[in-house]
Amino acid sequence: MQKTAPEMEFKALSVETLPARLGSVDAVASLVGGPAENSPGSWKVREVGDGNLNLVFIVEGAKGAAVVKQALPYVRLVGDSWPLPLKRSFFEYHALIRQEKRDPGSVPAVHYFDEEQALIVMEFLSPHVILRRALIDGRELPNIARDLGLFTARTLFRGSDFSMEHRERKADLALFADNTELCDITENLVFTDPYFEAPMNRHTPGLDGLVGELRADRDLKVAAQTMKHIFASRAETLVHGDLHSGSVMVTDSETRIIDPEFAFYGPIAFDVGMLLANFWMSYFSQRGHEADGSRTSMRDYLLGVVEETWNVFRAEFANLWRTERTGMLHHRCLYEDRGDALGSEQALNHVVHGVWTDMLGFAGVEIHRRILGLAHNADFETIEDEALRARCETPALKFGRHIAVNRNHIQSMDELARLARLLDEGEVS
Ligand code: SR1
Ligand code: MG
Repeated sequence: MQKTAPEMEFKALSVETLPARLGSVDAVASLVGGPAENSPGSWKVREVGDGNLNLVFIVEGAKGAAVVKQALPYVRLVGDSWPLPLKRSFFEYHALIRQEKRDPGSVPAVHYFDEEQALIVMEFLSPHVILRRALIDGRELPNIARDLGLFTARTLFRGSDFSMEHRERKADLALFADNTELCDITENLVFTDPYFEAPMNRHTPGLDGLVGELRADRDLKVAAQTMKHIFASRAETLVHGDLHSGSVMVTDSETRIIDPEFAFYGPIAFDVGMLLANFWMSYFSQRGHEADGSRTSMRDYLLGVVEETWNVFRAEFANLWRTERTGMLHHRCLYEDRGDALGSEQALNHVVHGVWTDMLGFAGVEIHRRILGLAHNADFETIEDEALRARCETPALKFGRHIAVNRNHIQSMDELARLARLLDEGEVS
């Protein structure tokens, strides 16, 4: 994308400085309203970033609105004691471009990118809200399972060696291989820190006993490290890298995926596992948000979303396998072209079965790190009563342990829904 701003040393934007800094950028002025209709000084600017890392502004003018996202040279959640390179903005920009190509309409349109200033100007999504917030509020959104199942299947298949030209994929893999600091965050915060007394960890007070048990659980620690090994070494496809319900914006009819700054070439199952983990956590958190059993239907809805997301992912992945398998892996010359369509179906079964198993492992550790690690989620954190929060987090932790450790022996979503219900209702412990 063309860079129009004069090069200058990185400077964090503020509500006050943003109009002067971006007012002369044509791509922004033509979207929001340029100096003729609307001097930059009359833009309405709000900082709305509530994530762990970046600044996010909404800019409104006479013609329209835009979102300006800027990386900071440190982790916002922790402060400047934890430096983090600005180049994550470069990876986010490149991931957004690829995701739009692979699943058109699934991500916000990008209007402008300034690499030195680590800022991306993108489409303002309205009246969209963050999916996590909607689920906390008990909203049953009708399309998320379909849209997210399609998004994961399309982006993960089309970014892999099942689909891409091999030289192009290797060049892309090399490009994203430099996103090391963000991978390092995931490697530590997701796969290791939750399983020992890491300095930045925290958990709800009533969980001390269970947390001690989990940290002494050899099978669980080995499972988590096995998943870390797969995460770090299986460069299968361009993953979003942080696909939780806070990275999705929704209306009743539309779903958009945001924030792919953690993108890198990793395992297909990582995005799927992270996403489903966040639906399961939403399920276990519902008791903390309900009055008089009012979330019964929401609980059924969430287990339905998990099952449908997986089914849509699997069906679309199979569809792409049969119609777009143009990459070097499982090439048609070995199967269809020799009249062995069944061979291609066999290979598909092997691949999807592997994704299923690894998805369960990734989901289990994602649940643990959101309850035991540094970066918690609002599903549980907004439950103010600590005893009630611990009662919601306890079955979630046990569910996470069960699926991570037993991932090779779990057959179906039915089985998982039954297990989630039994744990949530206190029928098993
Ligand atoms: C220090 S960053 C903590 C978490 O925030 C991001 O959204 C990722 O999930 C990361 O693990
Ligand atoms: Mg994020």
